Amino acid sequence: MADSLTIAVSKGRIYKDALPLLAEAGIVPLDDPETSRKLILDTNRDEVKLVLIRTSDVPVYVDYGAADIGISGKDTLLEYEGDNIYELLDLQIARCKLMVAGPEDMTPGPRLRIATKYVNSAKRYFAAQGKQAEIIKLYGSMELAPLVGLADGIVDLVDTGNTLRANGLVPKEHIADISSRLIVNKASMKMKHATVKTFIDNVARAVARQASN
Ligand code: PRT
Ligand code: MG
Repeated sequence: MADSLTIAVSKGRIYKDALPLLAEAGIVPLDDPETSRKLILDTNRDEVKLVLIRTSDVPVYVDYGAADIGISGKDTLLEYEGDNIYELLDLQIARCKLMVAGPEDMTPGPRLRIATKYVNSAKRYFAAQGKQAEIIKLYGSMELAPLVGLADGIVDLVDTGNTLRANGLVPKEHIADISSRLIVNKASMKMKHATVKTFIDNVARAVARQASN
C-alpha cells in the first residue's frame, strides 16, 4: 500500500501559485477552497490530502509531523524556530522582497523604532548592520505605523511597491529575496522515503519546466 501523504499549504496567493506545480506533479485537489469550506481537501490520489491553514501555521504542522510536507514562504520560515524540518526545494513562486521601508525623510531619533511582524528577521538584520533598533511586533497593516508615529519605519514584504506608495512610504533597504519553499518533516523523510522522494522529484521537475517557460 502506498504511504499516505499530507501536504500543508496556506490559502491565498501561495495556494494559487502552487496548484499548477502540484498538478504537474500529478496531484489535483477535488475541491476548490474558494467555494468549499473544507480544511482538508481530498485529491485525485486516495493517499494524498491537502490541509489548508494560515501561512504562519504551515511550519508548525510540518515540525510536529501533522503534515509530512508543507509549502511555506521563506519569510515565514525565517521567523520559525523548529528542529524537525528540512527545507528541500525553492518553488520560485509567490516571490517578493523583505525590505525596510519608511517615509522619504525618515529621521529616526537616537534609537530606530521599527514595526513589523517579522521580528526575528528584523532583529537579525539590524544586528548584522550594527544598528540599535527597537522592534515593535505587529500582526498586520504595518504601513500604518510610521504614519501615526508608532515607528520610524517598517520591515515588510514588497512586491510592486504599490502598498508602500499608497501610504506615502518608500523602500529603503533590501533584507532578503523571498519565495515559497517545499519543507518536509524529518521523520516523514525517513519513514516514507520513497514516497516523499518521488513527490519532491516530480515537483522539482515541474519547477524546472515552469522556469524554462
Ligand atoms: O494567512 P494569512 O492571512 O496570515 O497570510 P496572508 O493573507 O498574507 O497570506 P497570502 O496568501 O497573502 O500569502 C502570504 C505569503 O505570500 C507570504 O508569506 C509571502 O511568502 C508571499 N508573498 C509574496 C506575499 C507577497 N508576495 C506580498 N506582496 N505576501 C504578502 N504580500 C503583501 C505585503 O505584506 C504587503 O502588504 O502585499 C503587500 C505588498 O505588495 P505590493 O505589490 O503592494 O508591493
Ligand atoms: Mg490573509
